[in-house]
Amino acid sequence: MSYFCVVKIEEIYIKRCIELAKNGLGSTYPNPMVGSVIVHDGKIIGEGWHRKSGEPHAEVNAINSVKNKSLLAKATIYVSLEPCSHFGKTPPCCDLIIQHKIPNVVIGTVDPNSKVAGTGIKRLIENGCQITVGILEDECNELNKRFFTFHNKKRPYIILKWAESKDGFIAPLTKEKQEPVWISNPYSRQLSHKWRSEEQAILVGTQTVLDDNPKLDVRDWTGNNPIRIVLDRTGKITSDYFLKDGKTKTIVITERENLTSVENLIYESVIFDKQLTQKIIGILYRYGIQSVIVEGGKQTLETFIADNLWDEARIFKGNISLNEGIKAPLLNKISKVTDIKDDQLKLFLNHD
Ligand code: AOF
Ligand code: ZN
Repeated sequence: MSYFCVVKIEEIYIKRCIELAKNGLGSTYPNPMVGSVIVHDGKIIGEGWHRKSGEPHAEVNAINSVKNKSLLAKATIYVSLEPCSHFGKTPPCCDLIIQHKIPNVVIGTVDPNSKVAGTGIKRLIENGCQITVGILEDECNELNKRFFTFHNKKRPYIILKWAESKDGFIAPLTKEKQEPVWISNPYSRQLSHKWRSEEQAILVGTQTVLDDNPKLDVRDWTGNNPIRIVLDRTGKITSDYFLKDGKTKTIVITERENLTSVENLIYESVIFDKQLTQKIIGILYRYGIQSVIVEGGKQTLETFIADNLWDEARIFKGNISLNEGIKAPLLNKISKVTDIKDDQLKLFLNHD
């Protein structure tokens, strides 16, 4: 018996766009990751992706990579996100497509940014381009889950992360045994640092800073250190605790008023009440932060869970039992669970 698998040709090229876009993971924000492919007569003649905010968009890089520009007038351009129509840090991609008379445009998904939001598609149609929209739409939305959450929900994409023992504790009761043996393996530590490099900010509570004095940086990986967000209600944390690398910002959210912010150490004063998580994400939104990884401790994680303000939870499960200790947080609404690496790492999703 033989089987046929029908895959639309558009899907193959949009898949390639997504693959190209992922090269920008962790370096494009506040811009999305975008990839583009140009096809003529069944052959790819150009490719590009957006590398960094302020630099050319994916379509510009793809068009520039085409050697014989005269082929563009008979080509199809594939792009994982709607081509932009506005003057931002760079000129509109639509205009370049129109200028090169590219007749066909295949788009993964519509740009949620209110400056674009369908106006790119409209402009291309008005100029006679043949448009196809919504190829691998879910995958294209997932690719830019941070960017979509930020623009659609007006808050950052929130990832919770912790490690727990086989019997469900995140730390022993006694301080001397605080070193979490189950996470201290090179694989999980490197992976945690890779994750930090992928998000725009990292958030921890006061106790985590006082107990562990964590650097909250990406030293076991390459890439950018995330902006550090520290909750410090009563002002227990002195500036000695903070990493002084001269460039990474730390935002301290506190109840204390009139604290003077210095260059990389910024104080944000709020009342710590039942609306705390809303206030935190409001502050992050104001700073244009599109994603945050919350790395503890228990109370901080549980506040985000209780308020159902999380999108993803990444949980390392250790091989050892502690028998007693500080109980790991419990997740509420879970829509999907994925096991990664021998059941030691689980990924929980809180969205459809
Ligand atoms: C595209 N292709 O590769 C990207 C797009 O300030 P600018 O000029 O860089 O514009 C940023 C906005 O453009 C960004 O918020 C998003 O709406 C869109 N990003 N559009 O056509 C790309 N990165
Ligand atoms: Zn553009």
